[in-house]
Amino acid sequence: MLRAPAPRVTNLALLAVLALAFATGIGAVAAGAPGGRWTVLAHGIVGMAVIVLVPWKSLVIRRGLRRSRRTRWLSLLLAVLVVTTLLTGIAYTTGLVRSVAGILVMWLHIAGALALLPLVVWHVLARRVRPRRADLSRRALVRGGVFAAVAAGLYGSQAAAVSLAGLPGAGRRFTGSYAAGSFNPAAMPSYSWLDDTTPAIDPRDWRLAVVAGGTRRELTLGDLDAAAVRTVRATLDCTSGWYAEQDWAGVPVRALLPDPGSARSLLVRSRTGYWVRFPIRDLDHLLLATGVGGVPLRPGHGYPARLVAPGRRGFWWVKWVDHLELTDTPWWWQPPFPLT
Ligand SMILES: Nc1nc2c(c(=O)[nH]1)N[C@H]1C(S)=C(S)[C@@H](COP(=O)(O)O)O[C@H]1N2
Ligand SMILES: [Mo]
Repeated sequence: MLRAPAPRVTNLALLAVLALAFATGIGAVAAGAPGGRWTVLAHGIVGMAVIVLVPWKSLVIRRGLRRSRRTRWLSLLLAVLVVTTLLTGIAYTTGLVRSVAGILVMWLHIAGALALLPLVVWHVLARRVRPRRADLSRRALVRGGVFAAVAAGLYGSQAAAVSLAGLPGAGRRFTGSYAAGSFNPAAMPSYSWLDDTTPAIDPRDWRLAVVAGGTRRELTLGDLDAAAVRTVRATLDCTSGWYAEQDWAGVPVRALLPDPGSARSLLVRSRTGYWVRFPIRDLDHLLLATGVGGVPLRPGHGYPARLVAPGRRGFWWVKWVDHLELTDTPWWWQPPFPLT
């Protein structure tokens, strides 16, 4: 094992590594196209870096506890959350445990990370460590490099061990997700981003509003079925850690909005109020699906119409779509993730 660094170095390193863990974790949740694989890989390596720091940080914690501060329990709660987040991360990547008490470990991993965020901020402010110029010396950078290499090596060994042992974690997609119900829509899970529930939709009074250039059209389900239907093979990949590849049938969004003019984004809204905004360059890749695997969508999967957004993560695949609108608003003018 490497020699234990000075406590302030351990603390600063841990802070830097936790900040990287958050950044790469958010990137991993957003990743939908193969280019995102590097973020997911980096997140795994950063997780290993946290583990490397655990023994050294334990020494620092043991010293700190002797001081019996009143806020001690908050610090301990933070430590417990970090360990929980690490353990759920390991459970997920190995596939040894996929859920606890019916809750997917990926949710627990994300919940742990979100819960520890305010505690980290408090801890940094309450136990301030002042960085020094020497922290960026050549020697410090070399040590940092060795440390990063050790973390990367551990990550590689871990991945090799998972694959040699034939653990379920070996067969995951580049996003880290597990296969679930590919080409078998009936076996595909159904999920909401946060709290949406399946609305009761009567196909006879369902209408799709298509708004562009100051005009608004309303299409019925019959209109959609009468349009030129196309089939697109695409993978739905949910942030909670599963994916399914399916043949989706529906109308290309471009066929509904042939002339985007100078519009900058496409707003896609669900009957439930859930919405996302796409860059206009996505227009040619989006499908408004009414069927999957040769059958109509099930209510839980977005009946009567849901968006298929190849190369984007599941939360972009709006279900129960009833509104498409071209707007002049830039696509990035929205929360980074849906709020409902
Ligand atoms: N209206 C609406 N659409 C939604 C969501 C939602 O909560 N509300 N969740 C998204 C998320 S996070 C995923 S992974 C997929 C899940 O689709 P499925 O239920 O068909 O598997 O739907 C997406 N579309
Ligand atoms: Mo999702």
